[in-house]
Amino acid sequence: MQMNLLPLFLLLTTLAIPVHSWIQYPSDGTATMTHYTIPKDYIAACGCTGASTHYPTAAMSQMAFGSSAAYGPGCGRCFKLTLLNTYTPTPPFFPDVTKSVVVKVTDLCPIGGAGWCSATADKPNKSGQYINFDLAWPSPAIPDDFFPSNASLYGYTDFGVWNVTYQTVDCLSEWAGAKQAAALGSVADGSSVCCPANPSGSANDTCPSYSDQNGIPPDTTTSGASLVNTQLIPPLYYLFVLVVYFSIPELL
Ligand SMILES: *[C@@H]1O[C@H](CO)[C@@H](O)[C@H](O)[C@H]1NC(C)=O
Ligand SMILES: *[C@@H]1O[C@H](CO)[C@@H](O)[C@H](O)[C@H]1NC(C)=O
Ligand SMILES: *[C@@H]1O[C@H](CO)[C@@H](O)[C@H](O)[C@H]1NC(C)=O
Ligand SMILES: CC(=O)N[C@H]1CO[C@H](CO)[C@@H](O)[C@@H]1O
Repeated sequence: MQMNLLPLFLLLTTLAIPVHSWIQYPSDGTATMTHYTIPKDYIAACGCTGASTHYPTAAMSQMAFGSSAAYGPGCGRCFKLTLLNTYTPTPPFFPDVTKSVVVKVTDLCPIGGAGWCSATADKPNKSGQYINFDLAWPSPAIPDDFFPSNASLYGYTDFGVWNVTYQTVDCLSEWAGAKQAAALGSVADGSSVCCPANPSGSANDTCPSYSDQNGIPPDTTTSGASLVNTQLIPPLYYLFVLVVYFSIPELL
């Protein structure tokens, strides 16, 4: 019996292409928070102006940020983050004060590293969370004693990773940098790449998403740089599969 295996072959090879699905998150929830250092006046992945670093900012974990190559839909959004507890030490530390900070997302926290930013839509990070906010700290905008600690009990003060609650907030009324247009990113002189002042989620004021799967942005840093158009990858892939298929006589 001669069976045409082509449809099955195409189906199986399609399933082998890694599926990219961004994390859709509610406007309020729980997350983890880590911290990282970013030089003052540094321009991070969103291309927000250097002035943004004078106020509280954070990088957002890749699959929630919505882009793996540059700026994404997370850029410019403001969140109120409230510390809950830290559980890496034994016993877990529950502070007796409630500390919050309102951050603007200016950077991408890529998958990899210690794994806190590695959650995918089907797999949370080690703390069971789908979002990690990597707070720019120390920062001139956040007190050095922002993170509660108990040095006499633990012998150190920096726990590194916290469980937090997050709440989507209006940048214009809640973020400390809102009074400075340049920090918000709402400058029309081209010096902010994709840093909406107060993104609403509408395509008109939200940064596009970039990835190897749906295309990476033009490289604006080098003139005349030629980039592979990654949107051509799926069609080229099918062509490749067909060529392989028809060159294996046993399959026909
Ligand atoms: C905080 O982290 C611990 C340890 O992973 C987890 O069991 C707990 O549910 C988290 N708490 C919240 C409120 O997310
Ligand atoms: C530190 O932990 C010890 C032991 O649990 C407790 O007695 C003390 O009050 C704590 N200090 C602070 C500042 O939380
Ligand atoms: C986006 O902007 C265009 C042009 O101003 C407008 O026609 C469209 O309705 C806007 N879309 C949304 C979702 O606001
Ligand atoms: C620290 C840690 O274990 N992080 C994990 C978070 O979740 C991702 C995805 O499951 C893992 O790859 C990380 O190792």
